[in-house]
Amino acid sequence: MRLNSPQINLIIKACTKASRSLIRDFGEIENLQVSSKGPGDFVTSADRRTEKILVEELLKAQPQYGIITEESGVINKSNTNNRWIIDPIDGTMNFMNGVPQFAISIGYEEDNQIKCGVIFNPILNELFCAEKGNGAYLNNTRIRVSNKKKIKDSLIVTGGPKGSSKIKKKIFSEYISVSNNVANVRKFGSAALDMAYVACGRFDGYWQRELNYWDIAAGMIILKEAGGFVDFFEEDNNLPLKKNILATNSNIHEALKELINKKVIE
Ligand code: 2AM
Ligand code: CA
Repeated sequence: MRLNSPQINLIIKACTKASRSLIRDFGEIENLQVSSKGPGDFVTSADRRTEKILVEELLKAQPQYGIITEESGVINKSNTNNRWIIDPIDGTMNFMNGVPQFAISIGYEEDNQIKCGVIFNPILNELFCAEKGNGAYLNNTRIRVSNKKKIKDSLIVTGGPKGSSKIKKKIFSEYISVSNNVANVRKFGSAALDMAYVACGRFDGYWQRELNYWDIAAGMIILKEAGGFVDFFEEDNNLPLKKNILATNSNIHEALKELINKKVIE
């Protein structure tokens, strides 16, 4: 692999360390699913344990860097020039159900620009990574987005709405519009892996509303470095960490955007 910034090496080292306990925890899930208590509390502690290892490793190497994480919020608030953006388990619902479609996702930001990122599925041992200007990789192989040109032939992935969403109708309307005009739509349950899969050409495009920045920070750089196009829609300036994202192989970008904007349910 030709990626060699200190930050990407640090992220990979932290992910490798954290993944050991994550793999062990995932192995426990099967037992817990059949127990009367269920896996809920256990998953929360697996999430926290993973995050703790990641934060410890990254702070040990760069004590002054800022950190934004799903579980602990912001650490070292004053440093906004160098920040790690961490999601310890993206795809928690899959993890909880024993489905091996989840990942550790970590992005590194310098002066508000993402410089590098890693998405690691420890169960399939697939590590997606990218560094600005140096391309994107899956394990040691360079990856690129698909070359699909026609929206009607495209395989699109999406996520949501979550149970508590107040805009379910809008999301279902988008789903109908898209699924009527593409080859098929998938819903895999991990925003980070959805983006990584577009980056390596498994899917041609992805859209999702109501995400958090840590769900997609690493995916953004991996997709861009793989030749994809990342865009946001209906941004809310009061909620800078909340995102509605559209990410594609770039050929089908405008066509997918049009489908999302078409109102089929009022
Ligand atoms: P998570 O697994 O880290 O919660 C599922 O559609 C994708 O949306 C996952 O990447 C999931 O991240 C993300 N997501 C963010 N907030 C969510 C929520 N409240 N409920 C379900 N998924 C959520
Ligand atoms: Ca997430």
